[in-house]
Amino acid sequence: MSYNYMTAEEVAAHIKDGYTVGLSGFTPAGTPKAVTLALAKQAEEEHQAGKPFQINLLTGASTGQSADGALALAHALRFRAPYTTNPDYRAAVNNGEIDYEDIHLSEMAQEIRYGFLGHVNTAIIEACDITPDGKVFLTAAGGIAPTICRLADEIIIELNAFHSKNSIGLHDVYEPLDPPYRRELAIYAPSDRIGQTFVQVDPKKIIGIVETNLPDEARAFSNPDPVTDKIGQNVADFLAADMKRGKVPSTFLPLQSGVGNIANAVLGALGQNPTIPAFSMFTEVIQDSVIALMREGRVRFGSTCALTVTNDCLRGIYDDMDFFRDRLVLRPSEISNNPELVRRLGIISINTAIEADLYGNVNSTHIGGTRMMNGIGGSADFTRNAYLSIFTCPSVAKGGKISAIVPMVSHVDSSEHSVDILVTEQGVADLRGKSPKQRAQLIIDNCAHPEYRPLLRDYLLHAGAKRQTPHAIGAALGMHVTLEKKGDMRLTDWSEYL
Ligand code: 0RQ
Repeated sequence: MSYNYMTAEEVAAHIKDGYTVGLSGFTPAGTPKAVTLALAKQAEEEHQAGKPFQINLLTGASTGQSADGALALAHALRFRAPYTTNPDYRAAVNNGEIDYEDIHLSEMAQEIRYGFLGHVNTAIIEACDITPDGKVFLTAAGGIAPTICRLADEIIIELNAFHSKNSIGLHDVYEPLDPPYRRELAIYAPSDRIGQTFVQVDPKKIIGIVETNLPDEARAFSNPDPVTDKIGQNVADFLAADMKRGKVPSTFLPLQSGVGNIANAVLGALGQNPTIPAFSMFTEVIQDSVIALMREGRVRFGSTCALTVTNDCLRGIYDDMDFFRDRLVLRPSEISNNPELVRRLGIISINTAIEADLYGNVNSTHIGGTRMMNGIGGSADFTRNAYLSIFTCPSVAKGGKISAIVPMVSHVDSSEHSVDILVTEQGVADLRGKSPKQRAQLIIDNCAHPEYRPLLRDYLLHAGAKRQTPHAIGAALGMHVTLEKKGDMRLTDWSEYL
């Protein structure tokens, strides 16, 4: 079949007010860029003409400025799910403009299939190649592309020459059946493959192909600092010691690691630790640090949903596919983050918290309990099912005015039942086999910043030591209230809340 080659504007005009649109990509590798920008422009023009124009947007995870950013600025989003990191989108969510459902990334594709998110009108998919019989070769991420391609009425392809056709073969595309017909996922090691290297679509559904040559929009990370370095070192030392204690097998276990500076520092420290053997990743995002460790032979294999790497790093991978072809696999998010696989493979998960409480409950998403930061992403897909679940964060934020260790978190994403280990630059709290009261002592002694330890110990004195989970309920959010009123948690006076 021959396809219609169109401009981004021409094809975007097919998308109407009220449509539900699904995008390829993940954090923000492999997301469309040209058609979404044209769509934002179209929305602005419609609004100027006094007409409504808003869509519902479904993605694999975060997209870049050309999608979430431009669409949010154009007031073109009514509803969106799941995770994103875009500041313009975040502002529009936190001023109440956009309805945002923060769904676990492993569940996104199946929730669309189950019909929980409505009918998908249009899928916009970034590809590096397409065949006349509808074989679509994705770019740097799996995301929810197979599902939205199958369910959407119409498909738009952004054929992006920036992504080399050398990368063909990296993907392992597999879409599970829905209950009651679902079968086990036959992946027993991170390198196992169960699917195809392309997404098969019905070519008749492709309404247009837009040719582009646009780089990916991954965020640059700041340089490591003493705090992130110390957190990385603490994680690596702890894991090496746990291996020596025989709690982690001497062959080591596959790692999942989140995205950001702390994740980079943790991986760097793990790579340098002589006790830890070369290991595999079973994760949702692979950053530059992992690619460097692969080249050094410290990471043997990487199973991921996305290559969330800088464009230079991506070029390096594409230019060196003889090396990477057998060391990388890209999967759809419902496979890369699948709870069945995380449990079976015995993943060590490492994610970042905004704050954690004295009992190990973790808030990864909300500032002050109400303002959305990014979203839960895949952190809980891994944490809940991991062999060993680790959360890291600096012990304080905003120059010490905020303690990351608080009596009660202002929002819960991963609960005390799922969190094994808490790590700050101060040290490590190993929460395994500990009651809530034991956890509280450990977290204060090992993870809280020294400036906040007396305040947290005082809280415990007021909290009623006989209870299973001690709390002075009226004071439990007192540090947060003090921050709101006085701008500094250190000014907390418990007597005001008791
Ligand atoms: O604010 O930028 O204004 O200075 O929060 O904090 O320390 O830069 O941390 O960029 O690593 O993000 C949890 C948000 C951490 C991220 C989170 C302020 C702080 C700063 C950001 P400024 P940092 P990071 C894999 C797994 C959920 C999803 C996930 C995340 C800003 O890791 O989104 O894990 N995780 N996915 O100053 C108020 C506190 C604060 C605070 C920090 N207690 N109160 N503000 N800040 N602590 C990826 C995927 O799922 C795809």
